[in-house]
Amino acid sequence: MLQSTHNALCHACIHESCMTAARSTLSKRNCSVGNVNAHSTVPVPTECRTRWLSSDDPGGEGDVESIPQLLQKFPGQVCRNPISIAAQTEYGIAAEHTGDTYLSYDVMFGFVCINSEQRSGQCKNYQVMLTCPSDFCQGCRTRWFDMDNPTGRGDYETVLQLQRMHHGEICSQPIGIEAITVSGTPAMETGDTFLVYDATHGFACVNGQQRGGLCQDYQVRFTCPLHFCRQNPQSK
Ligand SMILES: [Ca+2]
Ligand SMILES: [Ca+2]
Repeated sequence: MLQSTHNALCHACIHESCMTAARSTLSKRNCSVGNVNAHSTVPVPTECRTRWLSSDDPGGEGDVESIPQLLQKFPGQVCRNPISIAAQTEYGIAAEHTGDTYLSYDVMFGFVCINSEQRSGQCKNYQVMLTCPSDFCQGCRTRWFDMDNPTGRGDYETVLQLQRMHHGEICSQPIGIEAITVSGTPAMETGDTFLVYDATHGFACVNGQQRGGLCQDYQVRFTCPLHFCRQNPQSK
């Protein structure tokens, strides 16, 4: 790469606050000290990455690939605390090169492209790839837990209550959660809507929020960090 292009890329990224977003790219480009912040120079483990994920399309207001939404759409595949995020179009063109502008492109919220902010009035359809802490890839999974039934208000499989009920079997801070029905259907394929579905709080389906007035019966399992797995060899 030409030195001038190289410098321009490093420089441009600082002023457009795309450091976090393009951190791994910048690290690879070896931007000189002063051109990137301290975070940018932290070596990013390449092995713990998600696949390219798209949870939304640019219909409506735009293309929103937020971390909470990705966590919900791809349970168990997305970490809560990604180290870096990269975005590209569905055809593989890097977000930095499409000419679109982004409302958000960072690990705090994720990626957001708003149609009305584009000259063309339309965002491309983006997919994102997250780099996660190595713990996330090396973690282990608990067994399935089914604590509640969807009688009463709904089916509540919350982290706090499961931890209380199954002392020592669930790590204090799970990094992933998956929910399936007791008959094995993934939660996102049932058509139910969920009050909560994340590794911090757990899972809750409220009967009153369902079209049919009744949730299915779900079970959940968690992904736990490596230090927990070492102490709990029954997890895998
Ligand atoms: Ca998308
Ligand atoms: Ca249940």
